[in-house]
Amino acid sequence: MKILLYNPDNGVTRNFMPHLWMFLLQALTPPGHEVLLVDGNARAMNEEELVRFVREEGIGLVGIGAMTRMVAKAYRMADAVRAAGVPVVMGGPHVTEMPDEALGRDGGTRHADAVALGEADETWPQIVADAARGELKDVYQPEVDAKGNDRKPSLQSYPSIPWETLDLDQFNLVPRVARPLLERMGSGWGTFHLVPIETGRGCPYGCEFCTVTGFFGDSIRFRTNESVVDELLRLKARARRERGQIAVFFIDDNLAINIKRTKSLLRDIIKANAQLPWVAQISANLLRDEELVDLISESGGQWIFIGMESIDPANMADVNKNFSKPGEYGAVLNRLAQRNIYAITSFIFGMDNDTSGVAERTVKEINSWPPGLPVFGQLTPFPATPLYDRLAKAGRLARPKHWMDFAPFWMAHTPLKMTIQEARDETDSAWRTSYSPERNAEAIEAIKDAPFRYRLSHIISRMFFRGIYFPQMNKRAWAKLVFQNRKPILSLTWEAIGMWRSSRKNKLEPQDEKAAVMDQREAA
Ligand code: B12
Ligand code: SF4
Repeated sequence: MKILLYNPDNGVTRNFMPHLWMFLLQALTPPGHEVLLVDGNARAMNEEELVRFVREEGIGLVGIGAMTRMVAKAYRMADAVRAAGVPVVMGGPHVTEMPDEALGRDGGTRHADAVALGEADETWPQIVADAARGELKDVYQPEVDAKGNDRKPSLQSYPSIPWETLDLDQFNLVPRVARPLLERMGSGWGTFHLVPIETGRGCPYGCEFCTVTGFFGDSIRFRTNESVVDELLRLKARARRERGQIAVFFIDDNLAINIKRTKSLLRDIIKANAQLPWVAQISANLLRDEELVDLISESGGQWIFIGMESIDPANMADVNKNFSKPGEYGAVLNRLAQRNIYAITSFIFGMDNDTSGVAERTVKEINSWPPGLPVFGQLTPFPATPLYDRLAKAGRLARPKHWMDFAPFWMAHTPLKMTIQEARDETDSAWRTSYSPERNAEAIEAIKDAPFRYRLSHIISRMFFRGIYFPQMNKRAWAKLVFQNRKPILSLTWEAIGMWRSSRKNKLEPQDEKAAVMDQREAA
């Protein structure tokens, strides 16, 4: 049977990074089946195009995964595929939390023939076998333990995702126009892929707004160091072979949740010379450890994503995230910056203690820290989270099924001390000021003593991160952006040209010397 795994586009950004679930399920598919992957973020398709693709390829089963914010689109695509007579199985966090919605058991339209609840590593082979026999069940659920909880797959025997041979062309982040030139220059930048790797699953912290503790559980499971190192080595070999760049996103919710194990993993990466530039999520409280930060630096860590959420401790207490202390954020970021590691700092507006002016206060504080990449979202009640239940009980949900009419940056409940419109304005102001051309130039100036590649990575990342909020999906938007930020871009370009010239000169010098010796000999 031919299977298509499809992830709908998020409607905001393009092919930032492939979704791991697709590659993982592809690797877990029993032999005898062919699995094709389409990520709508990299290869946009509407309903008709997807159905045409399914027909032309002779697909017998379509698997669709989606986060809550993409689920309405996922349902539309699923409806079109089912109407064409091809069965659809859906999985991922949203349908796990709302299986009745996907199956039409809540009185609405049925969107999926089957849903896979929770982690599907062990149920996927069964789903494929049942689909091949035309006997899909409605619900696939992992085995449960004595307490009735899902038995979580151990990650000790983790499948080997064949990154070294997979066709990753749809995820190449180097703009198509620049590829031929960069390849000709032999710059090693003909391709650039950001590849997701998980080293563990689960988080015990239970922040009120987060689905992770409910979905993956509070006990943490890890892959072996060997299997992670092996995956990195294979990726590194691929980057060398195709003369491109590969960076890794360790998608664990908190890479350092068990500091002892993290240190041992990072030491093994260093020992095996398996370093690739990497990004990971680590909470601020765990970055107090100097030795850990040294190991992060030595093992290739470049950017750390920190869920800072708010600079107001009262807000942190409200969402059960007291373990993260706003008072120490500055020190943590300085500790990282001393090693040329910078942070993606994530903030949430519209918390219950937020008032008008929260953006200005937050941005002022951020600007007192080493420059990073701040991102601003709004408190969102995802289904099956303690936050959702609390707001529902208090009758505060303005749009209880907000995912069915998804509206980016428009809250689904009213915060206590501001209106939904005010929360929107605060979010807008935070993005605008944090990514203005002036702020971008200041940020690069603030790290003027850092080596060139860090400053280059910083300005490029700033351009892309701005796109999380401001639509910049076409060439015109990009040209305008580059023009507005021409000051730091031009200065870095001149510096790069200078470096390229002197490296050429250095390469030429030995030959020049040889030529001079020949000349002298001839003259003699
Ligand atoms: C990496 C990641 C991202 C990446 C993007 C995704 C990518 N390209 O990988 C980035 C950093 C961009 C991101 C952004 C956001 N993310 Co995010 N992200 C994650 C993270 C940390 C890892 C995802 C992952 O790969 N997990 C590992 C894989 C193996 O697990 P999985 O995807 O759940 O898949 C398993 C099962 O669900 C199932 N499955 C999944 N799909 C399917 C499909 C089928 C057919 C089947 C059978 C099974 C199946 O099988 C898999 C194996 O068991 C998760 C948290 C987590 N630990 O999962 C949050 C998470 C998915 N993100 C979340 C959120 C909220 C966001 C944001 C909205 C945050 C924000 N406010 O901006 C944005 C939205 C981005 C956008 N514009 O689309 C929530 C989603 C909650 C929900 N109910 O939707 C999560 C769960 C985290 C949380 N705090 O609750 N995210
Ligand atoms: S927000 Fe992060 S730390 Fe909190 S429960 Fe979710 S994954 Fe864990």
